Amino acid sequence: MPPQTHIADEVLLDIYRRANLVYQCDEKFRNLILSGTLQILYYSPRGQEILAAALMAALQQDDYLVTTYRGMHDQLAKGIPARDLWSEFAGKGNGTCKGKGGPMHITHPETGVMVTTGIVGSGMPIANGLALASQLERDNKVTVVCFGDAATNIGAFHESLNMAQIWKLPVLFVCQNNLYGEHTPQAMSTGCKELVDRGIGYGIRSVQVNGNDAFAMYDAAKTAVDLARAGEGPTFIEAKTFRFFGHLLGDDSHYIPAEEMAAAKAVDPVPAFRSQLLARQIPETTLDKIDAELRAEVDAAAAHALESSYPDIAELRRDVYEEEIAA
Ligand SMILES: Cc1ncc(C[n+]2csc(CCOP(=O)(O)OP(=O)(O)O)c2C)c(N)n1
Repeated sequence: MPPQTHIADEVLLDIYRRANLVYQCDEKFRNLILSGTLQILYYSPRGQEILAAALMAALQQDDYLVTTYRGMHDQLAKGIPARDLWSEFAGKGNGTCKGKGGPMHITHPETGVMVTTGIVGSGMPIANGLALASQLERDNKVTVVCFGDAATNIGAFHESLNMAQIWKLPVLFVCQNNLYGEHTPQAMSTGCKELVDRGIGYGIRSVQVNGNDAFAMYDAAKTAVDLARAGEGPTFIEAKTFRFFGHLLGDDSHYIPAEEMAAAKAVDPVPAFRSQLLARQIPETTLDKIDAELRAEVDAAAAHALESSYPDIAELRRDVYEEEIAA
């Protein structure tokens, strides 16, 4: 039975495209890293693609995003062109931050990607600041901040949810709950069972959703975005998901029970979404065409990044410190 939904086919195909761009980029990154062609630290978002695709499809291009080192899915789904992202990951001078940010610090204000952080939980106060600016300037933008389950144990999470609720900020706190913080399962680090309860405790509108279900994720995100834009304040979304390639590439996931990993892979969200679209009578040829276009785009982006040059040494200090203004 195809899922009953009011979501238009056009939106579903948009989600499909965003998710598959992430899927294909991830595969290419892993292949190039494991073959020794590219030497970077890589935190694979494989398994979390649908979550990001459905979430970002509910936003406008100029809405703000704050994300983490495991943010490639968020960044691509938000709209950073693949070739600019690839160049930045590879440290090349034509990347989004002239190669000086690298995989952990992706910024691309043109598509609203304001900052990517490596310090767990640090994005949330920054998101509040962006949302406060939007509220004061009445620019009608919504800010989304993505983080993992372990980040909900950081003080900044608690302060940020409380403050956002008091000030009714136009911000969405999206916990991408993949059940593990580095090598530690949620139950070993977190007192409460359902993370959504933490938002409820602060009086903030809080929803728990299967982040791997494009239909549920899009609905949850769209409702929250519409409320935020209408001045109704923040939402905390706990989106359940899973990561397939450990904390960072090279981690063998030995701390994840084999049955748990197998069960997660059996419901791999991207192929599952494809099957749902086929069940809705979306032609296979349409999906194949999208896949082929994306494959060509990703191959070209990777080749472009590998061929490009590293930034010139003169770039080292530029954009890092504020320029001195002559008296
Ligand atoms: C404040 C801080 N503490 C510890 C670390 C080390 N660290 C890096 S990633 C990570 C786990 C984070 O897990 P989670 O927030 O669930 O995100 P996920 O990696 O699962 O997406 C930790 C503890 C850090 N970067 N920052």
